Amino acid sequence: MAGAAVPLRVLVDMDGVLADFEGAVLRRFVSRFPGEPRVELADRRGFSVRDQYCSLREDLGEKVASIYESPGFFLELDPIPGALEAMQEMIRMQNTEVFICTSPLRKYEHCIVEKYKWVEKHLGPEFVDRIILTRDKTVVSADLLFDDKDTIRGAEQNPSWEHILVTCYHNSRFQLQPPRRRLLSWADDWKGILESKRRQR
Ligand code: T3P
Ligand code: MG
Repeated sequence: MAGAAVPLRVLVDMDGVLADFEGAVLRRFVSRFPGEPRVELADRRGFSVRDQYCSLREDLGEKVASIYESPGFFLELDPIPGALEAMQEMIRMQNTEVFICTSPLRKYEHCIVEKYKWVEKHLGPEFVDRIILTRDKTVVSADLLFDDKDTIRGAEQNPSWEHILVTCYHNSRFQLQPPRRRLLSWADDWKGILESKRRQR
């Protein structure tokens, strides 16, 4: 079959999927603003940390943004459990192309270079060559996108990929409409998702 040789192309998001953005935001917020109200991880709702802190008290939005805009923030993120092992396994899979597809902050000064350094440090140079940095993931073509953002919009109304929602604190209560699928963690059956996608093509 001619189609069998076409590799499955998989995009994997970075923050919330490979790197623990949410945990670091809370830890650093508490240490920098110890007396201020905060949002516990179990109470996070909605993708934007800033919006939720703003709704707690307006000036807290700026304060929490100053945490993730600080130098060193992105570089020092902890890997999400199982993520590095899964990526190393995925990149060695037959007939599979893996890319890291990540968006920079609008205030990109530290974020961009630190994302590259994080990938080099935790995953190695072969993954640095596989970074796709874009504010619009809908225009990137692939079979699958593993991403923690509940709703991904952009210029392309019908992206080529199927978005697999990776469970994270902020999206744990998000109601997925069928046939949308979740990956609960890297201990969940990500290989089964790849295989089912291969069969669907
Ligand atoms: P990624 O595309 O790797 O998930 O917006 C820039 C990056 O920071 C993007 O990375 C998402 C992440 N991010 C959050 O996860 N929550 C937020 O509230 C903000 C501002 C950014
Ligand atoms: Mg993300």
